Amino acid sequence: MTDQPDDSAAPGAPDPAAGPEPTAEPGDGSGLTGALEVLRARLGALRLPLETSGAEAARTDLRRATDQLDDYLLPRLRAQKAPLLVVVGGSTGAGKSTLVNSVLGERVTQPGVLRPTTKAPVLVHHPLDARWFSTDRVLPGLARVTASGTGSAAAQAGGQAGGQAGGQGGGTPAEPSRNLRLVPSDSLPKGLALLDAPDIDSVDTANRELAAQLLGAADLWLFITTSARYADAVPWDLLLQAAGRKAQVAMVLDRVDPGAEATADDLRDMMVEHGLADSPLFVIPEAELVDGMLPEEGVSDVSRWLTGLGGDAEARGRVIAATRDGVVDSLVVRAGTLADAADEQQAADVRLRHVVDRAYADAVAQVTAATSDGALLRGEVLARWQDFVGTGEFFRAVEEGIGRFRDAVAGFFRGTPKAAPQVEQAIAHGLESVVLDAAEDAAERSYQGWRGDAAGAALLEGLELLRTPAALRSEVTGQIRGWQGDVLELVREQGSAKRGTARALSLGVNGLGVALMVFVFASTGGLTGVEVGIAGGSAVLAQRVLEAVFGEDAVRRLAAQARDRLRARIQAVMDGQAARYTAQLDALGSAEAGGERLRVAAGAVASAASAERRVRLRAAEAAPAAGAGAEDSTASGGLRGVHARPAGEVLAKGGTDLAEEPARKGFWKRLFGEGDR
Ligand SMILES: Nc1nc2c(ncn2[C@@H]2O[C@H](COP(=O)(O)OP(=O)(O)OP(=O)(O)O)[C@@H](O)[C@H]2O)c(=O)[nH]1
Ligand SMILES: [Mg+2]
Repeated sequence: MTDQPDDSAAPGAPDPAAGPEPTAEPGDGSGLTGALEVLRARLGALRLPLETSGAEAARTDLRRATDQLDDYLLPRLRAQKAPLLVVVGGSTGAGKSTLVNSVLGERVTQPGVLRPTTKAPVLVHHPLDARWFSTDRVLPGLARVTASGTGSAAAQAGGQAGGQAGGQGGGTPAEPSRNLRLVPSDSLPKGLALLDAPDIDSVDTANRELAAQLLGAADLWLFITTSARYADAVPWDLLLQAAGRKAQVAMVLDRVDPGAEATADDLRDMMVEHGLADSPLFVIPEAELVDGMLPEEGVSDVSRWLTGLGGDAEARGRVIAATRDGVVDSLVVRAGTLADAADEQQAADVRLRHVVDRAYADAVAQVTAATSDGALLRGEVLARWQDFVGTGEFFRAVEEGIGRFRDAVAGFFRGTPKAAPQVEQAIAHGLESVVLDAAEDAAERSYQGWRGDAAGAALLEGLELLRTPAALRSEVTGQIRGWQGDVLELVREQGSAKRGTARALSLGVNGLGVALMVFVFASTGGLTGVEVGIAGGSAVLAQRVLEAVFGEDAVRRLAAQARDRLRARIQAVMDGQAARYTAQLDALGSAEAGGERLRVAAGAVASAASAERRVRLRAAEAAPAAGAGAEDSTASGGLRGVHARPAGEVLAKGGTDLAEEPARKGFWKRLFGEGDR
């Protein structure tokens, strides 16, 4: 009774039943379980929001990986003594339900002429094994439906409900059953459970997915095909995947007409091609069904094989370990692929941000250039400036030298304070269109850049990012006003910090401010208005006026400050515009999508797995394999046809018989652990 699970073996909880002993058994995989739990958490946190080229496949992969962990691996590791789950899978109408009923000698599941018949999966277990399946320890997504009692009458009632009624809600394809019907049967050896699955090639997608999910939860696939259908593509796709992750598979070739035995050879060849050379193959001849069941002789090989497996805890353990190891390995590989996909997401995030950053950095540069090379001092601005400074006396003063010039400046400002706001206005207008143009260009460039990138293009859908928003104009206007205010403030401060305060302020802060703006627009990279010779000396005048009031050094410093303030405000505008794009990425969290943490978790699983295997191998070497024990099957009524015919007669090449020759061929050699890994 050491196999009996503890009542406290609640699903999901850190499970004391991970080993029946209070302390962790060597090789019980508890370190592995911990590593897998971490991996599960990392997978749960993994986001693949961007439409990178591999994203779609990666999302499927992610779903598969979490299913593998939830439906199979974690339940298996947390309850290592749980019965071996044999999932009977295959094409529709291949005879899965008929075979299950036939080996049990009871109608536990409903075969039928209407395809597909089995919608709600039926899980048959020994009555003493009920507790392993009644909780959501395995296949947590399926609701349990139980038939009370054992014996054919109750079992048949269970089978009817599970099969024909398709489980509640199983009647329509749109609402597939998410039930798992549990049927106890004492025909089955304890420690072995049979699950009659829906067809893997169903017209009904949900049915098909359910079948794949069930196969994913199996310790062993009993895969049924017929001589008419064995070459179909769908089963082989699945079988190839199974072989790839070393899931343990046994094949049944059903309904073989007399004289068509060569089919088995052909199937055997296909198995070899698909990596299943070591899997046993059972051949069941076509026969009249009696009461819906195959003749005893037909199922005797399968029955004996299953009975042998059920009766030998050692052999069961090896099947379980082989499939489990394969799933762990494939999960590690899959996690690596997912980590790469996550890195790709992060790279796409960086790439898309870079496009936007570059476009808007260029926009800032564009505005900076236009506001420092004199380009703004044309047209309206120039005309208003000339109105402001007037002609005649002022120009002459400039020509005649600095002494008289100061007086002229003073006189001038006293005379014309009212013209300053018009210059300011013209500057604001000019600046506004420079900024708006640059923002428009950047939006367009960002848009085109994203559209040329699959991940970016997907984000643009449904968003109006190509054009700048209407509200931008007023924002820009506000920032420019703000900057002009900054400039006036600088002038005011400078005026009060200097000896000539009263004089400067009496000249009019507005007039000096305008002069500073003009000077800023005409001075680039250390060159001054004099050197660039802007706009008929307009900038030269501004410079002379400012220098006359504040002195050369102060003017240079004021200009640099004014330029910095302008730049900061333009930067703020462009940052806001860039954020229209980058906010999409922020919302998806794709910047944090990288796969490094996942890779680390996968690495930890890989090393925990190999440590666990080493321990297991050493334990196996220390304790020589016990013979095929019959301790577990004593409680069993026995599968049908076990004694119906001598072993080996109908086995195709490569078929094996556990009870007779436990380690004859590769399959069993592998199960018994002789140095395959
Ligand atoms: N004559 C004969 N009929 C069989 C045999 N196996 C199955 N059938 C019949 O074929 C039909 C399909 O059998 P099922 O056992 O329901 O097939 P299944 O694989 O469970 O089908 P799904 O649940 O739809 O995937 C039924 O009408 C069975 O009675 C056989 O060996 N010989
Ligand atoms: Mg069926």
